[in-house]
Amino acid sequence: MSGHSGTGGRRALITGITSQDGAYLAALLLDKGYRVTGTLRPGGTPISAAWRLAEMGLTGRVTSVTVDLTDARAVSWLLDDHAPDEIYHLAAHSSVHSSFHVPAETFASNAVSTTNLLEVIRTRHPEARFYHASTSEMFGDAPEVPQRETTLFRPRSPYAVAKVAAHQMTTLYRLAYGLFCVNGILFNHESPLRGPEFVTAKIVRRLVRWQGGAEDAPITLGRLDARRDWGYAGDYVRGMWSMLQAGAPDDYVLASGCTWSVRDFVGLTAQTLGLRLEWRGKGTAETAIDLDSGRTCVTVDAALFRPAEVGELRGDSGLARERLGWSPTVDLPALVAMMVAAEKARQAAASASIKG
Ligand code: NDP
Ligand code: GDR
Repeated sequence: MSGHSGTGGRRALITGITSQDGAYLAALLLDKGYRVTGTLRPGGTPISAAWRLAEMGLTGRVTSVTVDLTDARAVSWLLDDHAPDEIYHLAAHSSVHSSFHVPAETFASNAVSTTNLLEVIRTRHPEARFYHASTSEMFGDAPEVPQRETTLFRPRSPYAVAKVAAHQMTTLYRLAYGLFCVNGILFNHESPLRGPEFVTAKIVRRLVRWQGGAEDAPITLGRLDARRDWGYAGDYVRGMWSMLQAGAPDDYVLASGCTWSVRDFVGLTAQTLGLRLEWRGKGTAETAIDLDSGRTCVTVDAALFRPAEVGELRGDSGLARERLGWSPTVDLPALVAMMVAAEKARQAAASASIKG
């Protein structure tokens, strides 16, 4: 790896510092000696409520600034004020499911904001290196499995369409203006800091509560056959950083290379908790029964199905492995164990504080 050398005192800007990835990335960059500034969005999570930064002990160690990234002038002031060496653009409407309900807002948040950042870099800060958070969702129902950097995009949600636009704008600014702009095409990555609106955190949180008796109702899920390539966020932010240290800018897939269904994820979580589940029925009538109590633990609700679903997502991260020396260190069973342990600790702390 060449390019930048010696990171001490360098300035990094992370848009969407309150995100899962923002917290892991801030920790990594602070460890490397960067000065880190993060953006918040107007009306979004204030720094005082940024629970991920708080859980990682980072709240007072980053500077935060509230800015509307869809406002080109505000973006210009932001970069003039902070003059970052590296920009990690993570802020986005990140829920695929809810993007179907707010397509225009999703497009503005994900595509227009990226264009504003690129344009200010081109006109005022051409030395800054720029990372855009692209996604495996752009592949949609691509027939090619595994998917790699050259796989054609067939987006199947407003979220993915907006990310394709942002991705291609990032590539365009690299090709047209010679700027150091890269897309990290990241497959799903999870952690104890994953938002509860995503399926892995939902399953872990609800199954831990269900086992502990804090919740009686079965967990309601959407498509159990949906397949994803799940990795660990801590590994993936390392890859983001490596992309900006490379000798030349390029786009990279980061993925585990393994694919699992949502049903598999439920099974792994149950196994980690020592629950014995049996699947019965088919389609929307499918349920998981807890064999020890005889109670229904999981049901399916078609209301959680999406208007369009993606195909089998499995990534080939060969290029990142070869050129960046990147590889994941945590497989899915280990990731589930990590998420379950953190959720148990959280729930134990919450019930201790209620009793205390
Ligand atoms: P999170 O869902 O944890 O956080 C999203 C971040 O974006 C938060 O800081 C949130 O702020 C901010 N945000 C939410 N809505 C908007 C909006 N409309 N306009 C501007 N900012 C908004 O994100 P992740 O850490 O999971 O992902 C980080 C980035 O990487 C995102 O761009 C995501 O699309 C992308 N990505 C994520 C993958 C994953 O598996 N995690 C895989 C591939 C790409 P607030 O706290 O105020 O809501
Ligand atoms: P995804 O993640 O859409 O891949 O986007 P999510 O966890 O929301 O869905 C994964 C799959 O699980 C199925 N599913 C459910 N999903 C949710 N959220 N809730 C449910 O109850 C449920 N039941 C089944 C979904 O249909 C889907 O197939 C995430 C986000 O982090 C994006 O920002 C990122 O770009 C992609 O990962 C890669």
